[in-house]
Amino acid sequence: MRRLLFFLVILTAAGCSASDFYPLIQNIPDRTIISLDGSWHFIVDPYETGLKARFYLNAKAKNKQDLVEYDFDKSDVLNVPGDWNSQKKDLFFYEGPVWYEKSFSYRQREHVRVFVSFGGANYFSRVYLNGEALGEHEGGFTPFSFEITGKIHDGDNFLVVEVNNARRRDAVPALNTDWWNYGGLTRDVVLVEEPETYIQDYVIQLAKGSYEEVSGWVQLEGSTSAQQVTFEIPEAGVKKTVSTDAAGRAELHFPAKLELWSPAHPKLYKVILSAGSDKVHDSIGFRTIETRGTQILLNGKPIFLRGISMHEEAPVRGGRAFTQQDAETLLGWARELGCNFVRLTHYPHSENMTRLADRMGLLVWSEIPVYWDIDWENPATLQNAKNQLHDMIARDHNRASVILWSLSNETPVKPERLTFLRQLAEAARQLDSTRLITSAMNHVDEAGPDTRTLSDPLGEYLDVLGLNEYLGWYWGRPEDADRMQWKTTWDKPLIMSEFGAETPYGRHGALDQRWTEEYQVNLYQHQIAMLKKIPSLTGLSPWVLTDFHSPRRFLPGIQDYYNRKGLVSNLGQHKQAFSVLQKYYREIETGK
Ligand code: GCB
Repeated sequence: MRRLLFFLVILTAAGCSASDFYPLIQNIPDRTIISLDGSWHFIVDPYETGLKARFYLNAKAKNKQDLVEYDFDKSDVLNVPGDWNSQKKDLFFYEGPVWYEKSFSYRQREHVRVFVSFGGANYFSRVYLNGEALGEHEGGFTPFSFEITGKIHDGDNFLVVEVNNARRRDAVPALNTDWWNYGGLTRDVVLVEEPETYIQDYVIQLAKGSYEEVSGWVQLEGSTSAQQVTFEIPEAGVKKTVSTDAAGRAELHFPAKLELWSPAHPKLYKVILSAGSDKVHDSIGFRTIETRGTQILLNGKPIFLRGISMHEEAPVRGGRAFTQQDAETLLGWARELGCNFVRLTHYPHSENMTRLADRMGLLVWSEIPVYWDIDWENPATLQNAKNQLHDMIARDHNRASVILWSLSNETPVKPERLTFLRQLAEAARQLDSTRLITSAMNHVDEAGPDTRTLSDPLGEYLDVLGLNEYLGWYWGRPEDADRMQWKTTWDKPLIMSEFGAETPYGRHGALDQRWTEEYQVNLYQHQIAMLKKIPSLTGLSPWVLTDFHSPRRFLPGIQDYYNRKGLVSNLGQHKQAFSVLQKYYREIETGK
């Protein structure tokens, strides 16, 4: 069962004062949810007049003289969840504020705390209930919530949310991305009810370095005195009761004999936590992940990551993906390709993805959108990136599938960027000491005509090195791969996190003709031959599973605002290179 969890975060980067705390939602309990998904009225506000005109009051003209220059009830509707760009043709390129409004009724109950929760809204949101400001949130891909106990009315209510996807130099990401800036309430919106004291967060996993001990912690919110928390894994015969301290926290540590989670055996155990009248059900896998020299060890054994990179773009329908079915289609294609690993780029994907990856046995690289060049010297930008890192980790820290937290993608080598990313690496380790830290880098030294060395100083702070190399597309020819040697300064595992070539599905030509399936096939074949010769290579995630919308891809008749490096087209057609990679993965898996 899915479950609600809260934790506190300081949102300084969102423009709130440092003393403002917001609870965030992680998972959602079936029993206490009231969905606010569906139709929301909206007003497009390109000149940013809504705040001054107080759209959040959802006002109506009181008489024939009254001047009110907006009316949500008579305005068009958008579906939530969903981005506005793919729902309304005129909004395809729109970047700026859109005001959403939803009226709903609510039946108040005694001793219940109520929260409004957003799975994700791109990019900056201001939220109002019944005309009153609840708060703001910055970051397009992480969940957030506000407590509305005492603010929600018995009977009629309305929520107004201003969502603004305008790009900013100081934001994360900043001004430039090679993906569509889909704006809006892109994930579920729900009301959640909780008892007065509730289980706010927990971590449950194998104790570091052990296969027979489970450790973790539980955090209660709302209690002022010590409380009993009971923890159960019924299938393993585990039932333990612990007491919380004055801060509502209890540590867990006990022996348990558990089958280990792995891609070949994605075993999940039902885990139950109870405290007072609150109860949490989760499904958790138990595994270890570590590195030894250039190897990644899963449950103590070396594993090679047969991966693919992917965007969260809805197959066939287009726009931002958000449904369970979207996740099943995307991860289903990864599975068909023979993957045991997916790189979810370039931002945290929806929780559907990581939960499904847990069930399917796909290992996950999860990333925050610190992408290309950002405002490295701006403390608010750093705080914003830290918040997004925190929220990504907090949402998924019980997912066995997630083994890698990625801090960044293709950032320029310069001192201020190193200082920034070093601090993110430290923050990630503090938040989660059990998973591996990585980044996708792209700066290499030319150590000779046919030798490239990854010596980016960021490597020092990572557990696993990611390299986006693009030999044969952005530089050199596909055949140059035959002679190319790759070295790294650091004795650490290396993942070739991107390479690829662009072609529309069904466009054919000679092997050396760009924008053809043949070119893409040829490039994959030479890449694979090259990759087999890299001793420290511990995995790959070529670019990319499916074609995706991009504002930087203009070529008429070929790109038409799509990045076409997908192995699968935006309509779900498999290009020929899909089978080339599939064959390689089959060889690795079967050893033949
Ligand atoms: C990259 C980026 C990715 C782009 C890709 C491309 O290196 O990491 O976001 O979409 O190259 O196709 O150029």
